[in-house]
Amino acid sequence: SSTKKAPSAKVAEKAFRFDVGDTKESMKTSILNHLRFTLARHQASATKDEWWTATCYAVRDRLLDRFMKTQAVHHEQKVRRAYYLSLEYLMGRLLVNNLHNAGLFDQTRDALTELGQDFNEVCDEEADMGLGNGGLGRLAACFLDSLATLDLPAVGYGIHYEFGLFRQEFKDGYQVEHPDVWMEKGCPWEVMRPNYAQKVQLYGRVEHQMDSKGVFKPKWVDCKVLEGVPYDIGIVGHGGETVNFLRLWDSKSTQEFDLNIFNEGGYVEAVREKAMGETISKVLYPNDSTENGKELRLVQQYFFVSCSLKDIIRRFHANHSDWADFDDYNAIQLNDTHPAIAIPELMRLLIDEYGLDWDAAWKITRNTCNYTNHTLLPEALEKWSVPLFEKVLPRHLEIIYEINARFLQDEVEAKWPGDDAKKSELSIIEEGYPKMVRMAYLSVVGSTKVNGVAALHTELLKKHLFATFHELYPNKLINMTNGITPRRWLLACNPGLSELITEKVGDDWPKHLDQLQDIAKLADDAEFQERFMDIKRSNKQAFADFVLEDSGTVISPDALFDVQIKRLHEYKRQHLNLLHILTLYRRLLNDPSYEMNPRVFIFGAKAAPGYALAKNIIRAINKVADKVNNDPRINDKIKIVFPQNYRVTMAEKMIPAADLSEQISTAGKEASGTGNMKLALNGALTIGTLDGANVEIGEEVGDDNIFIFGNTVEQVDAIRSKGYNPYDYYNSNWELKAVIDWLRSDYFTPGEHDAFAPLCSSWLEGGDPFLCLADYADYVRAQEEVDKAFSDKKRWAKMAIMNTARVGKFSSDRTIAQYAEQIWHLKPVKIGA
Ligand code: GPQ
Repeated sequence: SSTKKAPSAKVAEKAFRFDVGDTKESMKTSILNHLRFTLARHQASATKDEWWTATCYAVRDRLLDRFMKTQAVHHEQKVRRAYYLSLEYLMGRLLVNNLHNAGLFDQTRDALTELGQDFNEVCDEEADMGLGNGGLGRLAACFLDSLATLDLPAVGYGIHYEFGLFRQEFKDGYQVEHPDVWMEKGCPWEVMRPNYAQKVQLYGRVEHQMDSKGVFKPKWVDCKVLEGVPYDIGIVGHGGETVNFLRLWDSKSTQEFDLNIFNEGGYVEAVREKAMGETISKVLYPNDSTENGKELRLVQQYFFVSCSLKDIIRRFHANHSDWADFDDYNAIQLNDTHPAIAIPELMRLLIDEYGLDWDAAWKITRNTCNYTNHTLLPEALEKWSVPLFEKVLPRHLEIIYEINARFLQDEVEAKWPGDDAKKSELSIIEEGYPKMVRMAYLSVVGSTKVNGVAALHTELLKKHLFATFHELYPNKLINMTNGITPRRWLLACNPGLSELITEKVGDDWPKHLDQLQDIAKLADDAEFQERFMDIKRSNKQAFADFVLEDSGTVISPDALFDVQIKRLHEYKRQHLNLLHILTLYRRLLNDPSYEMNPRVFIFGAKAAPGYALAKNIIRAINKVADKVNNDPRINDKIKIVFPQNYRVTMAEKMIPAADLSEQISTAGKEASGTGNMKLALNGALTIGTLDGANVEIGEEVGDDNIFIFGNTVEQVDAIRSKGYNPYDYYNSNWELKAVIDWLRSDYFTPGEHDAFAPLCSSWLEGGDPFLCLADYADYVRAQEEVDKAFSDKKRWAKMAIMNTARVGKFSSDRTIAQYAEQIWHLKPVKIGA
């Protein structure tokens, strides 16, 4: 359908296949070459997804060129490296970000346009790489971007899941999960590296055999053996000099996987078992902030940790021979306790495989490892039963017992002589039936530094979860407030605002986000306000177009866009948001002249498939949306949109369009939050509790530019210790009572009774564990203030500008610079042109 003339065949003939230049012509040639020689396609018959694949390959060529250079420099200079171990990487799409970071954006867009392709449509072919659940996985992805941008030598290690986080569909308001086939069109970014494959043992038992000197040595025997095959994805920093990589392990069975069964002639069993070996990297566990103790999950953790440590040791040996140097050249960061098995695994490798003695191995291990804690929620703290451990990792269990015995004797006994209560409190092994291995305690004991992810969170770690450890190790616990990459979360997702900012402060801000401060002086400037808000309006229009296409719902870009996007969880309180929506709906029905600015409530959320109450909340929002969106009585004053399958790519459309950012967790429950930072950066005002990083966002933007409500951590504690009774609030607030009763009726599900009984009882009979009712009145009050502020267009514009101007602190470059200085002792390494 394009009217553009196809380039002559001569261009292709002249093409040099390995031209990695950065001009438009060079990009064109590469794209055409890949269409022809990688995909076997004539230009005329190539489909959109083939154009996308060819473009990715053209970009990848340039990345790989710089990647090899980066690795060569790191190797030659024998640099110290940081290794990020994470079970999750929520990468989203890579094309547009890689183009921006590599400095190829304009040329590639123009090349595709001249080749008769719609650039945005080509980019839209890319599936999200959704190998993570939520904030923890997205943080890992932002960190990779900052590590490369800051020229820090680093490698990310994880699992090459065949299926990422499930695809979500709504049927009759219910969430339905489908497998996420993200590699359907192939993944042109990755390079398989069979030469770096590693073997991993599992199961079996430990024999203590006498060696030639008469010393008993442990031997792990009768194991199953798996193979991990790595896939590498280049990670290009902004400015494009350093290209680090993410190495993801894919599991394969080996001949040795289960020899015994073959020998016994159990052929079908053997094939079944062999298939099991390939299932280890099949699927990401969809739990966010909950642990579920499944064997396969422990196997996944050990599989990727063992492959990664062996790879780290291989790289170390390429440059060094003395084990005493190991911790001088390697820093390992454990992203939550998911990779905590790295501590006993490194001990096992050093002692059993390389013959070091315990003390030398322990010194190396503890000096190398560091641990990031992402939650205080008890249900998220990983514990593995001792019997399961013994079955899957018998040698590691022995090592953990030894670590624990020495820790209790040499450290706890030394500090608190004779205090057995302290020993059982701090023990890595929790007594009970069955006994459990406390992975968080193992991580604290085996690490040099332990960090929280926001100031308040770290304080609470010191006061509660790790209080006694903090007494024992006063310098171990530190704070590293989270951040987000401004490349993805402003430059790439909000081109309109990015251009305006660049016009005012120059084009250095994506690397130095503090420079946004300079637009604060324009916050009162009428012309700047108008341009800022025009950009917001066109982002809202673009999102409204998407919503219309997606669901047929019409929303107005003049309404207030009120956005809550995050995993569905009781502590995040989407159901408190719902109580407010019902309150407004009821007010409008009771009084048609009730004054309020039209609002669009926007949700994006997935619930863990086994989390019944979270799923009930999803259905409630969907059913209330059906009713409200089709109720002619309220004159379109309220719309509710809840698009299916929220993911990184959808966040990139919602965040630039948001006016209001809902950060309404129960105080003390959200470790940090990072969506709060993304939304504020894009000029959304926060309505939030004093929780997680909201506290620090408030400090930066100032009290006048944020809507804080609700009970503080101290007040929540006080309410609980007095004995919280939600009925006190329910019975004394007639409006609150009315909306809960309304939801309990079949008004929103005609003919279907008790549809929301689980939700409604959680507020009342269930004791309202997250204090929705206690915070309801103040939330509604704060929302009225929001409405009033929105009526004053100039005031709102000023507040929005101040938010963008003052959140430079929350660049993940700042976070990573702090990790590099305080935890990893890591220096930038310039790669040069
Ligand atoms: N977080 Cl423990 C997750 O996304 N998944 C988890 O399993 C745990 C924590 C989040 C946490 O809830 C947010 O407050 C943080 O901002 C985020 O980790 C990154 O630190």
